[in-house]
Amino acid sequence: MRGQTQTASAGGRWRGDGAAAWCWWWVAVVLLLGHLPSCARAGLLESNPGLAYNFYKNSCPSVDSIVRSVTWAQVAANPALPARLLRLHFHDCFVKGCDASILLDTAQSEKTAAPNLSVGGYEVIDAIKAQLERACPGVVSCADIVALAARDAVSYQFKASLWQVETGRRDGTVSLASNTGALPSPFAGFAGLLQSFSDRGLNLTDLVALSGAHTIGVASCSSVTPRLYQGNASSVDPLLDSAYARTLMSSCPNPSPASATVALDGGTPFRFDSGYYTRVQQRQGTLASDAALAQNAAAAQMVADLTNPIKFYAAFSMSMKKMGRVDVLTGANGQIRKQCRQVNTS
Ligand code: HEM
Ligand SMILES: *[C@@H]1O[C@H](CO)[C@@H](O)[C@H](O)[C@H]1NC(C)=O
Ligand SMILES: *[C@@H]1O[C@H](CO)[C@@H](O)[C@H](O)[C@H]1NC(C)=O
Ligand SMILES: CC(=O)N[C@H]1CO[C@H](CO)[C@@H](O)[C@@H]1O
Repeated sequence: MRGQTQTASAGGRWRGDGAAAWCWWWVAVVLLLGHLPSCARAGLLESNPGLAYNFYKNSCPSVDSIVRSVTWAQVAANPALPARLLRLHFHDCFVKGCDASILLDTAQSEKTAAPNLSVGGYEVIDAIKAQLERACPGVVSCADIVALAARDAVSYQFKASLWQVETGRRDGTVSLASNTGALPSPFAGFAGLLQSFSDRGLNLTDLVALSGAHTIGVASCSSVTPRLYQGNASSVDPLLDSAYARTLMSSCPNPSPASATVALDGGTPFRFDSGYYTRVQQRQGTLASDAALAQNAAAAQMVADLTNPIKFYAAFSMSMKKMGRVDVLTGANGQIRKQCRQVNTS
């Protein structure tokens, strides 16, 4: 945006006659050349909000290998991490855009808000940032690290990236716990989920494809028990397969310990596969929001399509790219944090 205004005003100076015109012409050329890099940074040479593949090609060529090696080493030691890091990226993007505000350690930051209580992976981001600051100080944003680490955490299973990540995001300077109210609720119905996605420029295709992230990871029992023990009659959510409900009840008794969790994809909880969609079809989606995808005809058709792993990976890849663009800060906006947990003081 900023680059666009400057280019337009430089264009205004080209009008004139004779020697004065020549002079202004050169001024314009010099101005334009001077601003080309910032135009590129602001994404004016591409039809996106200012991101690019290989944004750090010249400024930090080792970014990909550093992020991947740190992430893979940590995932090798902790198989729960891919889910954590993927969810971290989702929460970051859904609250005030993908600007790493979720990482800020301020008293009232997003981290302390209820929906984020079980978000994790911050230590991995810190470890990556520390190495990147050694290799290319002050260059790579925390928001980009979050996006890249999510990709590489999942790629560990395949030893190849399932989706490509655009970079060039800059870090935000504000984090407020109240913002996390904007996250979709696991108890939301189909309309509420779709609204939450469309508020961010994402559509039905994205909702169904990105929900496939629930092919890995866990939920706290508190995100599930309201489906299992409804009201005083202890009745079970009618959208839940009764045998699967009994499995969930054995992991999540009433009441459940605060630390108790249950797999989101009860079939293959550590494999990033399309099994999630098959389970949604079989009424074995763990969250009410998973079950909701079978309650709308168009969504249910997409669920059926995405049981095909090739289609799932392609759709997930496309929608992750869109999610990674939500309200990003680029160009001269925001900052490149020196430490991901705090904004730069100077
Ligand atoms: C469609 C709306 C969504 C809702 C309502 C939702 C809700 C939730 C809830 C309640 C949990 C369990 C948290 C807990 O109780 O501990 C969870 C876990 C998770 N979510 Fe979602 N989510 C949604 C979409 C997404 C998207 C778009 C992604 C990523 C692209 C994602 C990735 C994950 C992952 C990987 C986990 C497991 C985290 C772990 O094991 O540490 N979710 N989600
Ligand atoms: C959602 O948007 C994508 C492009 O970003 C498009 O290909 C897809 O058809 C859209 N889905 C719906 C249901 O409109
Ligand atoms: C549940 O509680 C309500 C009052 O809160 C009562 O009218 C109803 O009969 C109860 N149902 C069962 C199945 O106990
Ligand atoms: C307030 C609170 O419990 N916040 C938690 C959010 O998630 C991180 C990472 O798992 C925890 O360390 C925090 O304690």
